[in-house]
Amino acid sequence: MLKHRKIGFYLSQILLSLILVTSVQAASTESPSQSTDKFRQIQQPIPVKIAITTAGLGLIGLELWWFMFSKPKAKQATKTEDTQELQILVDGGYEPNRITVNSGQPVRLQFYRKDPSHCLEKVLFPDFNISKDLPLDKTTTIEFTPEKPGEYTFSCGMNMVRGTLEVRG
Ligand SMILES: [Cu+2]
Repeated sequence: MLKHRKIGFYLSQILLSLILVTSVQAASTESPSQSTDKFRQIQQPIPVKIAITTAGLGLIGLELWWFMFSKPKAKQATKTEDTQELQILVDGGYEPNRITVNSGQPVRLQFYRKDPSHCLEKVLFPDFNISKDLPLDKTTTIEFTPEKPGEYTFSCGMNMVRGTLEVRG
């Protein structure tokens, strides 16, 4: 942010000096040729003033744009979270019953059990030594990091209802 502010400040200074130089040049080059025409001479500073005002407003707009667009970029960089989060509905089965994740990256599974059947009160991930109770109408979080790519099965406590976890390399 500080860097952006500095760049924005310098940019505005450069633009401001450029505007001043061009406006002064315009005024000085046009005034001698129009020195005989009194009417035009009086009229001359007005468009110059308008030009400066327009440029000034443009400069303010540019600075606003600069700050508005430089902020989200900075946020994006700090927000990078590498946890793979997935929501699974437990209702007659697992929905989705096939989930794909990347290996070596933490996985966070949110099981929401809507089904009152005792069959689904537990979920097992045997390959990861995970066995968790799923309280009814609640979200249960299961976290682990799959290291080896492959296909793994997760199931209810009786191994009747199943789902597949695909780990990609
Ligand atoms: Cu079961």
